[in-house]
Amino acid sequence: MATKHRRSSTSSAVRARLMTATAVAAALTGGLVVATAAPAVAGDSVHHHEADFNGDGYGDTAFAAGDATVAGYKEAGSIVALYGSSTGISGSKRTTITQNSPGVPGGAEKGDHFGWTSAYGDFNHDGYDDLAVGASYEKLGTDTDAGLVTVLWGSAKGLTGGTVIEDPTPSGHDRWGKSLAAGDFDGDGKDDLAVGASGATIYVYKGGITTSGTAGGRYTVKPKIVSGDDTGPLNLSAGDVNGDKRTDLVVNGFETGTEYGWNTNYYVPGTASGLSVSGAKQLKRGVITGIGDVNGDGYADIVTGQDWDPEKPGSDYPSVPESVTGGQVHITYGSASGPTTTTNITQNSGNVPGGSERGDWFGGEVSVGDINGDGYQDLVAGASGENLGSPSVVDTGAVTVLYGSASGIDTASGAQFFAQSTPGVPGADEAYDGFGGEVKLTDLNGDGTSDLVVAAPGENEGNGALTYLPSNGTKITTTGARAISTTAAGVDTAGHPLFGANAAD
Ligand SMILES: [Ca+2]
Ligand SMILES: [Ca+2]
Ligand SMILES: [Ca+2]
Ligand SMILES: [Ca+2]
Repeated sequence: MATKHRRSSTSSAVRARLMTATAVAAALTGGLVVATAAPAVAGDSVHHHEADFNGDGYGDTAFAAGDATVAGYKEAGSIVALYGSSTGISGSKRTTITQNSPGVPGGAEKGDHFGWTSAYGDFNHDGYDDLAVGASYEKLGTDTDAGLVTVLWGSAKGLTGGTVIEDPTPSGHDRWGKSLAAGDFDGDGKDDLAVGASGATIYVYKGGITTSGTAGGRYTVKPKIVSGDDTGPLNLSAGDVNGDKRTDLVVNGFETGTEYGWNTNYYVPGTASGLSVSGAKQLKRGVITGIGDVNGDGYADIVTGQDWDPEKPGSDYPSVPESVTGGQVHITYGSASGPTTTTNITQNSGNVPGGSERGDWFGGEVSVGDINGDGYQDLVAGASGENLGSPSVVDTGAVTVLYGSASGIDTASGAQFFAQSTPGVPGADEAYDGFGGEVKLTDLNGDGTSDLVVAAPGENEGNGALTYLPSNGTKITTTGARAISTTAAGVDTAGHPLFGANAAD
C-alpha cells in the first residue's frame, strides 16, 4: 500500500516536469493553473518516417494545447496539426482540432484534456499518417477520468474526422490514453498503436485499424511498473533498438517492489508476435525518451532525459549536488541484443554550453533527428528551467543541440545553444516562458534534414508558443525562423492553454 510519502516521491519527477508546463505559468498568474495534465511525450523516435498527415511529401507535426478552453469549457483541450512546406511550418497551414470538430467523436467538456498525448502512424494503411489522440481525463457516464482515445484520420486535406479506440476494460483502470506510442511492433508492415492507462498493462492494437474502430488484433504487455493515475506508463517511445526491423518500445514508469517506487524504465522488444516482456530489459532512470541511431551503427539508441530525479533512492532533493539536480541525458546504445552500455551528458560535460544548476531541467525534454544529414542522429535537449541574463530571468528556458558521431553524441564540439534572447530567435527571454518545455526534431521543409521546433508552454502567461528553427543542411539556423502563437494556431487564449507542451511522437 502506498504511503503518502511514497506517493510524493514517485510523483516527484513528474511534478518537476509538469512545472515547466503548468506551475511556471501558475507562478506568473497567481497559482490558477492546476497541474493535472499528463506528462509530456518524448521527442521523435524515428520509428518509421516523418509524420505526413496530408500525403504531400512534406513532413508534418502536431502540438497539444491540452489545457485549452473550448466553447467555454475550461481545459477541454485541443491539438494543432501543422503541415510542412518548402518554408517549414507556420500558422497558415494547419488544422486545429477539438472534440467539437466535425466528425470527431465526443464533445468538448471541462477538464477532458484532449490532445495532451498523441502518437502518429498510418493505422489504416492508406498512405496517410493518422494521429491517435488521448483525452485521458474524459468522463464517460459515471466513470470520472475514464479517458478516451481517438484516431484522427489523415487525408489529402490533412487530419479530418475520427474514430474511438475502445477501452476493452474500462472498469479495470482510469486514464485510458494517458500515454501512447505507434510503431510496427510485429514487423508486418502495418503501424500498431500502444495505449497506456493508469494500470501497468499496455494495450496494443495491431495495424489495419479501420474507420469503424476494428483493429487487426489486440494483445497486452505488462512491464514491471507501478499502477496508478500518476504512475502507470508515463511515456511510451518507439524505435528499433535491436535492428530486427520490428519496432521496440521503451516504457517510462515507476519501479514495483520498492518502498519509494522510484522512477524506472524498461525496454520491451518487438517480435514476430508483437511486443514481448520476456525480453524486457531495465534501463537507466528518466521520464522522457527519444530513440535514434546517434552513432550510426544501424541500431537505434535510447536517449532518456532525467530532469532531476536523484539516482540513488534515499538521497533526495535538495541534498544531492547541483550537477545531478540540473538534469542529465542518458544514452543507452542499441545492439543486436538490444540495449547495451549507457553514457550520460549534463551541462557540465565537455563543451556542452552552460553549467548544471539546480532546477535547470536539462533533459526535461529530448528529441533525436539528423540535422546535418551525415547519418548520425543528433540530439536536442530542453532545459526549460534555465535562468538567463543579468539580472537573471527565472525559468525562461533554453535548448541545447548536440551532434551525433561514430563515437556517439559529441560533447566536445559543434554544440549549439538557443534561447529567445539568441539573435534571430523570435521573442525575448521572459520569466517562466519555459522555452524548451517541448522539443521536436523532424524534417518540415522537405530537404531531408531535421528541423527543430521548440515550445515555450509558459509564454504569455501560459498561452504557450512554438518557435520553428530550420536546419540549413549543416546545423540549426535562425534564418527562416518563426514563432507560432496561440492566435496563429487558432487556440483560444482563455485560461492557460499551454500550447506546445507536448508534440506528437
Ligand atoms: Ca505533409
Ligand atoms: Ca491513414
Ligand atoms: Ca546506435
Ligand atoms: Ca547528424
